[in-house]
Amino acid sequence: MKFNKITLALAFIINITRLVAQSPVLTTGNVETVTIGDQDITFKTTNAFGKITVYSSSIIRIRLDKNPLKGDFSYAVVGKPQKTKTTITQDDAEITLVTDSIKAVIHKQPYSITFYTPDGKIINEEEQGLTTSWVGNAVTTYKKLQDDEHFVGLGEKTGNLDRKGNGYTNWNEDNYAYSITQDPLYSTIPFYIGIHHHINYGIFLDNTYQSDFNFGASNNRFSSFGVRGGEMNYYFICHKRVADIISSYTWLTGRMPMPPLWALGYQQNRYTYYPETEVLRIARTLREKKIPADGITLDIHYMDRFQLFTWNKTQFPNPVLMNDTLKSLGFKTTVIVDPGIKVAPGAPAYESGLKEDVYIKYPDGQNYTGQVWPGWCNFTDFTSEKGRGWWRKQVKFFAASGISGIWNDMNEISTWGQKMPDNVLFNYDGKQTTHLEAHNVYGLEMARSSYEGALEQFKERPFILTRSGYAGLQRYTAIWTGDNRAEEDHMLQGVRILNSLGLSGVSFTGMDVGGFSGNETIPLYTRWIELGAFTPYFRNHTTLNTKSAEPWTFGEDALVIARNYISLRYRLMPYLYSTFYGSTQNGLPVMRSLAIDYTFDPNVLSPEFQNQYQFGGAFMVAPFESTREYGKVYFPGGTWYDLYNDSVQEGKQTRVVPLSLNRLPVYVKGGSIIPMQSLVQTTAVKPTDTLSVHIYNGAANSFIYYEDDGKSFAYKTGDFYKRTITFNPSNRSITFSEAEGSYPSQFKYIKLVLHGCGQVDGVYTGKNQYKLQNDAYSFLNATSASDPMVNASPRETCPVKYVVIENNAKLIQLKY
Ligand code: NBV
Repeated sequence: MKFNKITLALAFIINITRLVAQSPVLTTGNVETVTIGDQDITFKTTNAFGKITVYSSSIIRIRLDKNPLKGDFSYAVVGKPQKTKTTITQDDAEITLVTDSIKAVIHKQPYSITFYTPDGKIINEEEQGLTTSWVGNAVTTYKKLQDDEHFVGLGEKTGNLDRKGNGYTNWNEDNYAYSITQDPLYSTIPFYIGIHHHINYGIFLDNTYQSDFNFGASNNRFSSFGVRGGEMNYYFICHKRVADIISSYTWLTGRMPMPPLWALGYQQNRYTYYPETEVLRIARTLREKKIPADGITLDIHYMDRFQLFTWNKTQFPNPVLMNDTLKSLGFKTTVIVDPGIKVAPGAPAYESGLKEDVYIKYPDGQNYTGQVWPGWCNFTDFTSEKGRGWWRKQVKFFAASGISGIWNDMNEISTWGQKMPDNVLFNYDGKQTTHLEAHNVYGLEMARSSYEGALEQFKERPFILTRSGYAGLQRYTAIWTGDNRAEEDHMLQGVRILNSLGLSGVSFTGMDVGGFSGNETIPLYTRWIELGAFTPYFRNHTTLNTKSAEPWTFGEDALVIARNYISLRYRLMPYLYSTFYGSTQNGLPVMRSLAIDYTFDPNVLSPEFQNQYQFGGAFMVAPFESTREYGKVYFPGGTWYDLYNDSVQEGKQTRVVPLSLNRLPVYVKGGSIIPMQSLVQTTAVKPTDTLSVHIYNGAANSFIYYEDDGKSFAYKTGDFYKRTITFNPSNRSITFSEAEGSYPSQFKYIKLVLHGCGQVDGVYTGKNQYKLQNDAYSFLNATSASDPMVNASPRETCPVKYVVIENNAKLIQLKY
């Protein structure tokens, strides 16, 4: 009997062990061996190999694989581990790693990791029962869902600002006229920020295989991230402020270089302007109608039967002359490029690519052929230095034609049917791999090749735009959100996507203003143009066979409004250029979700207010559908001025505001410093010699003002002009720091424009004393007398005080 019981128990244990052994889910298991370095830990668990490395006191990298870890390689990461004060200790149960900002505890039985703040609060922990596991080659890490945890970021994703309750996939995909819930879209940025209990952290999963994220979608137990192949490789980032998390993330994956100034101007687009007389007509009409603009973009019809590196000589008989004429009108030309090279024996580009053997291949050595615009195409392997080098040389074709910008389209890779076989091989910089691993990084490497080619071939700073990309794309290129629709909810969805990209390290972003597919209503167009003026890359675009969408095609009212807002953008150019400069230094986006500065204010994440954003540090924009007559705006902590009339609203309150089409709700934060210039029709023309510096009474604040020539690389060797402007209400002062750099400012005078400073009647600078003048200042330039919509409300102005002083003052003392 006894014997039987033992036999049964043994049989039971054996069966359970078998079951576990046969489980289709492979868990990490227990930590078995550990090697501790100065700031890293290498270990082996029952089923995996791992390494934890400190990159800085706020960044810790975790690697896990069921195979021994391979050499280190990343298309995204450029930051290297910094020497960091780290203490690592262990006992039988756990390993503890401590930096100045994070304490990580690695539990040994079974493996799991918990991150704490220095004072012992949990930042993030693995779900103890699930930790990290494999199903086939797919590996997933499960994190315990903290109470009231929220998530933002993940790059180009549709949906709410708060990603809680949803799941997402990263597999770059061409999506014509995508829906507002479509997933995935064109780009992969596997970086998100988690928020709970006044704590926030970032996680960047660096793996280019298809990745999947779950933020408590259909489960209340975990958030998770996983990949279909390769190793679990993620960076954990923790700071007190979201802004610093973004800075650390962009330290890791790189920041945008200084863009050419013209790329910040308005860009006119359509699919497609041709022949060249039409391109010139558009440019001249913009000038005639006094719509400031800097860019014209040529879509696929500039090519000869869509073959790359050719001109359609019938439509564009003299591209050099056309581009020269455009330049003389103050326009730069951007051309579209697709990755597919038409299989056309005898065609120079095709033949040279063949000769230099740059195309991606099937395993049997035959070039992969897929169908796109030109017909059957081969595709450059941008994951090989040979392929990138070949492409860089081809960019000479554009330099020779007087092109200034390269717009990379269809680089997901998109082919008809979108079913590139898994077995197509890519060089992956010497670590040959399949389509499965290379897919998500192809667009990034194409944009990189265009950028590097333009650096070699163009004489000035290039502008690069891409549709597809991967984390780190900000180092080479701006991105736009692809084929949206001319619909109200697309406009608002577009705002959220741009904000999400900003949270994910990408500053230079834009959407097709007016909508790509379909025909917009006049109000929608009007509202979208107003919003576009407050986005980093401002381009109007529409597809084939839609109504024209240039600002003059929607009637006089829409024209006046478009002109007003585009003009405002040009007057804001010093503010905008300085804000872009700031982004090159700290990675903070130009277009900022309120989740960056007001992370723990629950209103900010709520669907009701999720579209509101800051444009630089000063402006808060509240986007609403053009069909609405009233909108509810949330004012976060601080004092807010209505941009158009300076009426003041104290923060932490909501207000219902009337909406009208000639007036985008924009507010200025108390304490803001906003440098502005006179109106120009193109950035190719210098403004007058007076820089207006608007100061809004409120909290103490400072602004880094930046100037350079806007086009060359001389700024890299010190040819810039930089001053910090500080407003300090407690001692009633405005200070301009000593100018740094060798570039002489283009402004001789500074016009100080004071908002909300009723009691101030004069200023001192050194021995000089100035009396202030009163003015009624208008941010919107022109109204048209014949125009009922524009004049529906009386023209609004701000009661300001101003004084003009020389641009060498250091300390300005307000007198009251
Ligand atoms: O090149 C044509 C279009 C372009 O205008 C658009 O912006 C891209 O997103 N392109 C896609 C190709 C296919 C459009 C249906």
